[in-house]
Amino acid sequence: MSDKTNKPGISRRGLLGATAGGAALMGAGIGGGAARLGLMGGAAALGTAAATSGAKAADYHVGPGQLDEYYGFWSSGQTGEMRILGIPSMRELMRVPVFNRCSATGWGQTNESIRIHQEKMLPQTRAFLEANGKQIHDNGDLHHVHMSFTDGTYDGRFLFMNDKANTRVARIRTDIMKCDKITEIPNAKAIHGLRPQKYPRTGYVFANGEDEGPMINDGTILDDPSQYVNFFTALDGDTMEVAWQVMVSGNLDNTDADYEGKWAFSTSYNSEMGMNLAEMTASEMDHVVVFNIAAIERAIAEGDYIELQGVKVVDGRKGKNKDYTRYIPIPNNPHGCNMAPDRKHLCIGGKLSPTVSVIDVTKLDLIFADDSLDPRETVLVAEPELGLGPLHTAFDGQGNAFTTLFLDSQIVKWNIDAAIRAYNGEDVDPIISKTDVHYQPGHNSTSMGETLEADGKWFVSMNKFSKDRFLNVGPLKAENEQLFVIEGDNLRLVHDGPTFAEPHDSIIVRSDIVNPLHVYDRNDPTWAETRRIAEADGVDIDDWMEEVVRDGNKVRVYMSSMAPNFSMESFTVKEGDEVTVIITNLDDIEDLAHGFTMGDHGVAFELSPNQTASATFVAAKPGVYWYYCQWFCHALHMEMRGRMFVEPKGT
Ligand code: CUK
Ligand code: CUA
Ligand code: CA
Repeated sequence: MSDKTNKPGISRRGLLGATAGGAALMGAGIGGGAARLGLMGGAAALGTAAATSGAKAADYHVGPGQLDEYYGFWSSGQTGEMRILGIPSMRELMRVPVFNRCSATGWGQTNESIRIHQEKMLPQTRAFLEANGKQIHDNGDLHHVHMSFTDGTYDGRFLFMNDKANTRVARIRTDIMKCDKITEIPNAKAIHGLRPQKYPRTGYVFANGEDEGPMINDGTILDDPSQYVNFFTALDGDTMEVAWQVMVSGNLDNTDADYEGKWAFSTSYNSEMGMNLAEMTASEMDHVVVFNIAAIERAIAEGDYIELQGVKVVDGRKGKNKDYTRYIPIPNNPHGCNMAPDRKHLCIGGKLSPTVSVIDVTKLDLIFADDSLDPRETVLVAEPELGLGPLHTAFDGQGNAFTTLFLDSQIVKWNIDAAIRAYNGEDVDPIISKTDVHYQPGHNSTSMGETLEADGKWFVSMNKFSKDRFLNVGPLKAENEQLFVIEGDNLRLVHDGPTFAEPHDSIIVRSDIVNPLHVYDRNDPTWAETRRIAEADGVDIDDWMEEVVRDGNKVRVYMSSMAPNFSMESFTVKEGDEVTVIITNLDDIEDLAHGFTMGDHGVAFELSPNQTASATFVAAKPGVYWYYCQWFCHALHMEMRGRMFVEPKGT
């Protein structure tokens, strides 16, 4: 399963040919012309070597009643939720809706979740949604989940994540494993790369705008890319307010931060500011942008910014001769951006270039101090040629790196120090091993690998194609995620698992760092506003409730749940009333969740132990409607139901 025979002895130039060929190469890997390069067919044929090495997989079996050693926090791409897995079992433990609408929990429908969606929504978005008959965006494209840091390692407080589809950043509170903030980012378009500040703490959450557009996007400027810009955003991880933005040249793809709190970095595949594939792949070199955090903070303090939509924006575009940013040329449409836990080396995946560019971040001060220095020559310390389509890099904490090779369908393990020595002319091969994966890997992650506590135990390859690995389920196939145990130079496959569209990134966090509650605290801020409304109605939501409060055509129905009963067997409203049902689950026993579903009204939500939740709907159809508990809670769960009577108008 591990060999060096596939090490590409081919030059980048030879592989890619003309620049347009670069784009064709990626296309080839994805489908059509694969045969030309013998890539996908080759991977499929080679694939079984790693798969059959699972003989000792039982060593790592997490048996019945045993708990995993690590939490895995998974993005879900276009599904819009965050997923929690156990590692090494790879069992999916929970789905946490964030940008998506969830039928089970009522996320995106309960008043509590709609408030979270709307709190930091831009006014023009609210108006836009209203024009479309909606209160919130209920889709998202969640690529990157990362935990808050203190002193270079996970601190267990929060998880942060991006929405590329609707330009947002969300936060999950790990004590309840629910989203508590969603911030729409002004000015930027399509938040893609996201990473928290690692040191001294989070602190900032850095978020890349991927798509370019006019500085003021009000329709005045349309098809004039010469006037397009892009924005790098720093949020305050504690308040989830936008702290500042930097206007940049080129677009922004992935991002990471250093271990000293000095820099943030973003890759750009479109330094060309191209608007189509040919233009975006025209140059041999794109770049990584380095953001000088102290200099940007100084600019904000000293007033060197413009204000756009209430955000202080520093101009970090190329050629401005300011010390806010530097642009380091990197080949070729680079993608992944990963800071090694050696505190020193930043690894940039070359994508169309078979190389990973290694930047020594301790040398960055030099190029900020002296503009005449060639940035690439000054800070680049290695550029090993690793294979075709290098995307993302993970680390073992022992000086080694693992890079996904999208086109080769392989993971290459390589040594950073050896790569530096080779770059300096020594005759050493930085490549330690190559392992086939199935197929076309995007992100990868190692246990604790993006922290100073990287432990080099587990490795996950997140593969974009599963093809023949699972029973055919129709034209849309699952993705495939493979778990490997890191054994010396090699990776040994212990698990293949299908996954629904489409996790991009994941983190693997030691279980002692994460300590969620078993039942809600009654004073949880999630329903603070609901509590305020109830108090105004003279209702105590911590107590048994059986109240119907009428306020014009608005009716608020207060009830409690306690297995196997709702406190109200029935309530009556009038046709056309706007009804809000507010429920507290007074069961405070671990795992005793109820739910509330109003039949034929599209209303359903979760009621975990000690939780209060509410939803609002219009009772537009006269008649008898049953509501019921949809979480199996008791031997008499089926009987946990009641009726809503909707009286016809004028009765
Ligand atoms: S990106 Cu998807 S594989 Cu959005 Cu981190 Cu590279
Ligand atoms: Cu309560 Cu089912
Ligand atoms: Ca490019």
